[in-house]
Amino acid sequence: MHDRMASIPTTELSQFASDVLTGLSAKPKYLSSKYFYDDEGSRLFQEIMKLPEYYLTGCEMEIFTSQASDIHDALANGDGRFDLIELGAGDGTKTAVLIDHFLARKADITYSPIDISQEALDALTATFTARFPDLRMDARQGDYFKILRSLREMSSRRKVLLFLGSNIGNFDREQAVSFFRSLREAMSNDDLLLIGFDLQKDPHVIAAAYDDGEGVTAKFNLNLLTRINRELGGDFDADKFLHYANYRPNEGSARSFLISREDQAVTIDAVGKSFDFKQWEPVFMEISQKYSMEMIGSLARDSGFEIKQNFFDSRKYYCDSLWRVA
Ligand code: AVJ
Repeated sequence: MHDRMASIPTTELSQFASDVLTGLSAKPKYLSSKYFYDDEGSRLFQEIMKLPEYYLTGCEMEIFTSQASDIHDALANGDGRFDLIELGAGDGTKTAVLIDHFLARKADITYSPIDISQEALDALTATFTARFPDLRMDARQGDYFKILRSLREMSSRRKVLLFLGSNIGNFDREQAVSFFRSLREAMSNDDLLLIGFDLQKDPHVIAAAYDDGEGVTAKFNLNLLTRINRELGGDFDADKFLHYANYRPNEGSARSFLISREDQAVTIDAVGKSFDFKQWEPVFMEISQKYSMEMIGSLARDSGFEIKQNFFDSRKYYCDSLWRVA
């Protein structure tokens, strides 16, 4: 007859299963942080944003609250008509500050939040329709680039893309440049791109942001193991892993790992394999890059953009950088 392995041909592995197989077969092992954001992961990230150690959200909030009017003028390009498209919108709390101000200035805007989590989008839509009954909204669940192309076909209005919250920090330089280049290709000449960059600063401040006292960041990382169990039929015991984060000041990058507390084997049905973990063996989970202004300038140049204007918080912890097509 046939055994269980044979009934799961590798050619039919989902992208998730195949990425998990690649990552856990690699030396050293890794998993991709892009899979953190199932509904539970999105909820945990919203908890992270409320932590005292996680300064990033507060910084971007300060920029939007204190400079909404300058940001409006930089985005409005004279006529105040544009489509705001937010990539990875999450709960949209920060964007609400801008939209509130834009509507008060009678800007003629449409807001399209895009996110992988349908639950997060539903919550955002409920909040925004209650708070801004007159705002035209078009929420989209799914892949950024497919959706960008479809938005372009829908309207010829000027687009302002938002990529906030230092989400770009999860990419290494090469991935960041190829991501920005793809956005560049989907953009018209007078479209704009507003990106949130977390800046290099006291390493203690950065390290604490990725290793909070309550252990929410640890839960956030461990949730990916639970997701693998649920969606791919894994048998991870999350208690047998610990969360470890560090910051490398010479590269400006924070990294997080899950470390196996003991020798163990984990089976994942959907990939038809079992993986051995040695005691104290790390699984690399996430990079959170911190930037210098030189790095931001060179990223813009190398991806076909130029910086139109930079917005900083009062401590210069964070920069929202507004780019135009070069
Ligand atoms: C959502 C990618 C900006 O890297 O700071 C928070 C995710 N990871 N705590 C970040 C995260 C651990 C976050 N980004």
